[in-house]
Amino acid sequence: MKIYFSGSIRGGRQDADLYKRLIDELKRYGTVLTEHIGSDTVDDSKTDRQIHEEDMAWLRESDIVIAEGSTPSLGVGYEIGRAIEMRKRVVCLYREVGGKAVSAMINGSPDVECFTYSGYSEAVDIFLKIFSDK
Ligand code: 6IA
Repeated sequence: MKIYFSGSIRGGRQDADLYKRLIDELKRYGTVLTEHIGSDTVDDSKTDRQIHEEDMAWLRESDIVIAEGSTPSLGVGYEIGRAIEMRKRVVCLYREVGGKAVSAMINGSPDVECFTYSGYSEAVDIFLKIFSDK
């Protein structure tokens, strides 16, 4: 099982530690192609074009996309849209931070399985459910 984990980078890194813990948990279910999303250092050696090409190749290769959508991010929204186009299974987890709900274009999409959660331990249960579903 190849997992594409999507989380905010330029949208804001306040959840980076949580991304790392979620990625570590997801490794129980398969290979996470995008481990760098949970990294505490930002590698600025690649051009934006290189980043886009590399990420699109991983997205194509993936079996499932798990997005953490609590921090609004253009890149996460873009990856979700492209993944739907590629007919991938797409899951989006989000916490209602500061009373803000996730975009209606994500929550309202019939092609995205959306889950609200309050923190790490609830995410662990959601992953168990997701990976035993199909
Ligand atoms: O608009 P954002 O930057 O928040 O978009 C975040 C999403 O775009 C993530 O899910 C990534 O898959 C992708 N993305 C954005 N920037 C990078 C990137 N920069 N490297 C890989 N994927 C990226 C280098 C920094 C990295 C080593 C932490």
